[in-house]
Formats: sequence, C-alpha cells, structure tokens
Amino acid sequence: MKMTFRWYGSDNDSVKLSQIRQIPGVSGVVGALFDVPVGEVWEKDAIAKLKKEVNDAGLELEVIESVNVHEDIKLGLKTRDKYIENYNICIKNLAEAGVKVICYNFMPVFDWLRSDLAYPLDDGSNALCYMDEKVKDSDPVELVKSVDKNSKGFTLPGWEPERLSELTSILSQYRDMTEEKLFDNLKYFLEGIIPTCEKYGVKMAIHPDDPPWSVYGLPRIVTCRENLERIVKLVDSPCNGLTLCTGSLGANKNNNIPEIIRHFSAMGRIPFAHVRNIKFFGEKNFHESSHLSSDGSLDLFEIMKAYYDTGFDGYIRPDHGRMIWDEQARPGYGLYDRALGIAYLNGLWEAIDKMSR
Ligand SMILES: [Mn+2]
Repeated sequence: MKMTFRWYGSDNDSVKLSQIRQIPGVSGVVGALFDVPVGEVWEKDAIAKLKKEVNDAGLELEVIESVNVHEDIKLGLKTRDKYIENYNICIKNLAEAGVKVICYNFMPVFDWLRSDLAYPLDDGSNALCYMDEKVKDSDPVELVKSVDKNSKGFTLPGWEPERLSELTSILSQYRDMTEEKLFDNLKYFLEGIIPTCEKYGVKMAIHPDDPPWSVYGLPRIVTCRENLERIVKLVDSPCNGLTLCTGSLGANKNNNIPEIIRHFSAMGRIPFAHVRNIKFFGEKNFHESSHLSSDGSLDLFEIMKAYYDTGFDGYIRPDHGRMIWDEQARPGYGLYDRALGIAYLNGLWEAIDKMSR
C-alpha cells in the first residue's frame, strides 16, 4: 500500500507540499494539470514542471486524478476519435514522466454531486452532504451556481465553469442516452486507450459515480458490483481497473463494500483506493464524516482488512475530510481532517499487519 494525498497545485491549494510531506507515511501526491481544458493534450513540459515541483518537496507523482473524459466520448459522437487520440498522447506523456495510475470517471455532465458543501455536524465541524429531496427539487443550473458560490473561491474538480457554462445544451444532448449506450461508449473508449496503457505500463482506474444512481434523468453506470464486473470485462486487461471509492459506492446501502473490495482486489483490478466514511440519515441522505468507523456508517476496519487480506499493493488516499479547527480550504480538501484520516488508516493497517503475523 502506498499512501497518497490529493493536491491541487501551488497556485490552487491552501495545503502546501511541505505540509503534506510531514504527514506520517505519505509517499506522494495525487495531482493533475487543472488548467488544461477537457479533451486537450497534456504537454510534456507542463507535466515535467509539476513533477519537478512535487519531487523537489520529497514526494512522488505517480497517480493522476483526473484526466477528464470529453463529453463527446461519453455521448459517442463522431468527433470522439480525435479526443481519444489526444487521451492516448496524455497517457504516453504521463507514463514517460513516471505516472503509473490515471483516475477518471464516466459520469455524464456532472461529476460528484452534493446538496451542501458545509453541512454542520454536532461537533462544530462541517462536511459535504447529499440530501436526495434537495437535489431532486433543484434546477441543475441553480445547483451549479450554488456550488460555485459556496466553494470559497476554490475551483472544485468536476465543476469547472467552462465545462458547465453550456449546461442546458449539454443536458439536451443526453436526452436519448441510455445505460446500454453509455456502456457501449465506455467500451469504445477503453478499446481505444487500453492498448496504449499496456504499451506504456499505465493503469486506468475508473471512479464510481457519486452518488451511485441517476441524477436529473442522466444515466449512471459505475454504481454497483454487477456493473463494475461488466466494466472490467469490457476490455479484459489488468490496465482496465477501478478507483474503488468507499464513500461513493457506499452511498448505496445495497453495496457491500468490504465484499466488493475483496472481489476486485483479489482480481488485481484496484490500482487506486479512495477510503473515507459517510453517515446516513435517511435512505438516500448522507453526510461525510470523519474516517473513524463509529463516526459513520461504513466499517473502515473491515475495509482495510479486505485490502490487507487480498495483498493490496496499490495507491490509497483518504479521499475527503471534514472542515475542522477553523481551517479555510477547498470543501472536502482541507489538510487537518485528511491527515487525521491517514493516521487512522495507517494505524488500522499496522494493527492488521502485526496481528496477521
Ligand atoms: Mn472518491
């Protein structure tokens, strides 16, 4: 297991590399080039600059999150071949800079979705929250505006203003999209890029849809064990893997997370693990919580044990954290609670390891 921490870049993150370096057990950051528009090539010079900055701080840059997939690929438009070609150049350029894993998602239009970015918790902290009725009753354009307004000036990944400015027209393009068509389009994309990944030794890791159900009538397919099974077999290669996000998949109570981890980790198809907890307060309502099992609805001991027992040697990160100790940071991405999460995950891992010997 290699512990990592997501970082948005020196001009785009309240957390410094020097601070990340001091979190016990962290070997690297999960980074990205956030100023390259979706679908464009990530140039070698820009990648090298980011890598140097991270390496100079004593950290590795072996995981990228995300190289976003252009809507034309998800929609299956004729123009997709050009974007797949660009994606292949990105893979090659990143591999040559030492990147081993690329996280991506295949959610139409929206990336992750929340109704509240600073939901107050009993202990005085706050966290990201999803209330189904609130999302259902909202107009998508209004929701985007409110997310933008409440992001404290930080850009939020997946909510890039330029991508969402034409929201109404993009939504209308998806009017006839079905789950089956989306599976077909994902297969076409994977068939176009996995040979490049095999050639250059990069693993693709698809992130589950968050939340794992349809929103605003848009189909979502990365939602449950059955669909994950179908996805890893669309192109049956070790380079076609998963970013197993406990909080995203765990939002559907029918998903048995430790069991899903055991299955796909034993297959060697989890190159990247997102480990965090959520707390339900209704069937489709949840807020994010601290990582501690007793603070949320997921059992983090069973989750880490599932990884340990299946010989997990991929990358892991604490995913999100609450906002605590008056920190001013990007919602979900402060330093303090994610660092606490790492200490806890490392503690679980050490205990499981020593008790297993
Ligand atoms: Mn995640």
